[in-house]
Amino acid sequence: MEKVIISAAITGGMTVPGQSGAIPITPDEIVDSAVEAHEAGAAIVHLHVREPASGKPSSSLELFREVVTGIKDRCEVIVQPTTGGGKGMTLEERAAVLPELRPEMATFNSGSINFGLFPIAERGGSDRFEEWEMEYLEGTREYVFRNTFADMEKICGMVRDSETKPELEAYDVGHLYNIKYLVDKGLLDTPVHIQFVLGVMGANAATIEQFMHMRRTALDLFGDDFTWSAAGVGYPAEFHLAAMCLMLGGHVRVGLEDNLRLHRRERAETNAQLVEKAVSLAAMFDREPATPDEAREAFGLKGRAEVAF
Ligand code: KMH
Ligand code: ZN
Repeated sequence: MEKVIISAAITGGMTVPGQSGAIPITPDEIVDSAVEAHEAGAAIVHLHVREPASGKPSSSLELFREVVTGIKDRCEVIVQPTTGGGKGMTLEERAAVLPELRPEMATFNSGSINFGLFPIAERGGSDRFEEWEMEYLEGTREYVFRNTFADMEKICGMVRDSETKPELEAYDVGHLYNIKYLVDKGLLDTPVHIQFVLGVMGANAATIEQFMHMRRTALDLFGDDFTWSAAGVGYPAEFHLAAMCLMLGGHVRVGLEDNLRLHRRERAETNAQLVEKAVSLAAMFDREPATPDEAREAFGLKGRAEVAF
């Protein structure tokens, strides 16, 4: 069976440091975690950045440049910055990584959703979180992660201009029809790469049934003219969806951005641990991790020499 392309989502832009001491914050921590995740088997590292002092999600291009350059200097992994950013960031702030860094890949969010993290604050209590973190989490009660058709059309133009392959994040089945619209309008190049992101409160649930429904819908809409991956948010969702992808020929995303647990009663200490678990799961289904260059070949990427960092 074809090799599995493993992505590691290193730090995220919607979680707060108080949720886990393992979440990388400073540029050096993010770079080290990304290189170790690659060494554990990840072909792609998905990146956000954070204010070094507070850990608050940031859209700083200086921080992004420091991180992507640090990674590129140390290994051949595919560097995939977010255009999703974090709560409160404008589309311009989120998408600025595209013209600035001209990455090989970047995420592309295929529709708007509510993005409810406030239950974390309800569970955690102020003893775990700084004041800004409680406000950030509680503020998601009013938060819409906005990706209108106008927003998406703008990003379509920007990924084309920067020759970046978009990873199309689909949080719910309706997002697949958004992608179909953009493909039919000629705004997205095929074959598209779709990532089913399940388990966000405000979007579709990370159940096997919903995963199968979304995959079935994608097959109906795109035939074999797409590649696909899944990111399960939370535990055990991250590894339940990984197992489904491994069985069905898809690719896999793991990482502290989406899930903080290695086992039911054991928190992950590093992204590399989560990648190692995905690699061992892959072996049970006779699938080997793809190298970055094999992933470049599979996704038709422009190559690391063509980026602007
Ligand atoms: N945080 C994930 C649930 C992005 O960064 O553009 C979604 C994500 C999207 O990673
Ligand atoms: Zn992300």
